[in-house]
Amino acid sequence: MTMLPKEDAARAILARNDRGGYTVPTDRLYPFQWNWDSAFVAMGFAVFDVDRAYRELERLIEGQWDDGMIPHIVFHAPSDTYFPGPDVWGTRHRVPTSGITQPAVFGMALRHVHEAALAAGTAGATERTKVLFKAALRSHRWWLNARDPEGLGLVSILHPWESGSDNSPAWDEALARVPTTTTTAIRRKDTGHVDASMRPRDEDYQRFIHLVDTYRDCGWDPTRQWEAAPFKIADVQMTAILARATADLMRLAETLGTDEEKDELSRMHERLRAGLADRWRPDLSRFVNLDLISRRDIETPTQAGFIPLVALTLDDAQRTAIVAEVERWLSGMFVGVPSTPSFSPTFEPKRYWRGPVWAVINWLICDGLRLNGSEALARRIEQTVVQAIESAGFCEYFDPTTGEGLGGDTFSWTAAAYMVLGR
Ligand code: 9WN
Repeated sequence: MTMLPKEDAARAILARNDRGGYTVPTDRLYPFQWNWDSAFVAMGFAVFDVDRAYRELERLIEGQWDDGMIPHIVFHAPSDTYFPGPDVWGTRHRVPTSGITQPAVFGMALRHVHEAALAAGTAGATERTKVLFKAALRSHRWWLNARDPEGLGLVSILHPWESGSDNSPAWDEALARVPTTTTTAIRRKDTGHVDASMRPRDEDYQRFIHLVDTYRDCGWDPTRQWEAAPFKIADVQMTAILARATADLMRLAETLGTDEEKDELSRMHERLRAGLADRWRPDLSRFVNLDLISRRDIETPTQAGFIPLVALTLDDAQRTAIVAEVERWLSGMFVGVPSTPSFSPTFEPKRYWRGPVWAVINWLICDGLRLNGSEALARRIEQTVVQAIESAGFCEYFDPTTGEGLGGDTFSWTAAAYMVLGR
């Protein structure tokens, strides 16, 4: 296999962040197993170690709840370098976990790992995939039951942390309605590891923890949470990833699933694709979220507006419009598609999800562009991300205007993205 210039370093990061079959996003700043990080990391492992790729997914599933939800953090081993820890979540699950979820990249990763295993002729792969396929299907059922009770064909987040884009400007208006009062004492650890100016603000954390307090008081019951939620957004990024993961499970079901499972997955897929297609805004050349409290579209530009490309086949007019819009966002930028475009008044090139470039987000956008026929543009974007990683290191994210590496360093999903995008 051809090795990339920094491939040894990328593999060394995954080895260093290995805590026994699961990978922490980075040492100290994020000392547990995170849901969508691990799914991307599994795809990185699949490049050179399929057995370890399966282990990553299997260890994540140790945290799956009986109702099917795959939590956003699995606290396999104690650590005091992160807030909020298991005591704040109070979920009382047999393996301590948080009480919320994250984007369903799991199903995408499972297909990827399974196909890598078949290509490598790995023994026992089909049996391992089957177990994980059942777990993924249970989690997709949870998504549609718990997070689309109105049958919109769109799944909702009840906490910004669920989106994976914690302090995105997309949440500003909705989050402002959430009180800053908390019953939990807030003891942030993140700003002890990285510069506070690159992290969410204290007021964001107060609202984040208010939401955790609210849902803990609901006993983590999905129906009670849905009713009590002061923050409820039908999210196109989340829905697109779920729809794409559903398509990937459909592919696996062709050889591993029952007829009932195939039918069920097709119905889910149709429902999600129809909901998503409805979120296209021709006047903005992108897809938009729906705030289920105000019942208004969220027009703030963020990367989420492009993620539906991973799940939908656009018509020619949409394709032309979205490519022009992506080019507009790239204009004057040094690396990748930013999380917020520089022409937006909310743009802050160094503050977490308010401008910086994330390798895994660019991975999704490029995948979607490619599926919709824009191979050259996808390749161009990927190359800027790979070059930024090669010169700045495996950082958590990058300043789009300079390519400077920011946030935590030696980051697992950046290492995984490098190995996949660089090929
Ligand atoms: C909260 C681990 C996670 C990522 C998220 C990213 C950040 C956590 C935090 O780190 O979120 O889940 O404490 O900031 O926003 O996407 O999964 O890398």
